[in-house]
Amino acid sequence: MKRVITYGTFDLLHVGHVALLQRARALGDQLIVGLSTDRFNRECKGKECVIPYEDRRTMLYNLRHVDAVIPEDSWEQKVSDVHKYGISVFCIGDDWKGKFDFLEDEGVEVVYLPRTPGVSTSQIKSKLSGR
Ligand code: C2G
Repeated sequence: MKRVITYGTFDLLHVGHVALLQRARALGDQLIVGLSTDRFNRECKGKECVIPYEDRRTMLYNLRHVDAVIPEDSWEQKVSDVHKYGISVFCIGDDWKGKFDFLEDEGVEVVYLPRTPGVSTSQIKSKLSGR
């Protein structure tokens, strides 16, 4: 059983998020998503989510590509997570390229996937606010 993990906020779920999740799932047999909690977003990522954690979790969990969702509430939890969940592959969009290479020391393959151009949560927010 090859388990893959990725992390993110996934606010205002859009096709770029789904394309990432689909490609992440294709790297193994199961995909676990570490979903940033509202507090982690606010206090550590400087993001104010539109969609609360429970609703973001429900939407992710009901996607075909996602097998499990766990809370992400610290930057440091990745090292313990990969051991706790028996992770073979960590993947994330290439806007994070190089930031998580340290997970290779835990025996985990680290994959940075190209972001989907032309779509982002901040772009959606701008459209909605008429900016
Ligand atoms: N993403 C993408 N294409 C986009 C937008 C996002 O591939 N057009 C990817 C990001 O690279 C990330 C995932 O979708 O891998 C989730 O994006 P965010 O919700 O913005 O997550 P982020 O703030 O990058 O959080 O500890 C890691 C962080 O929690 C990652």
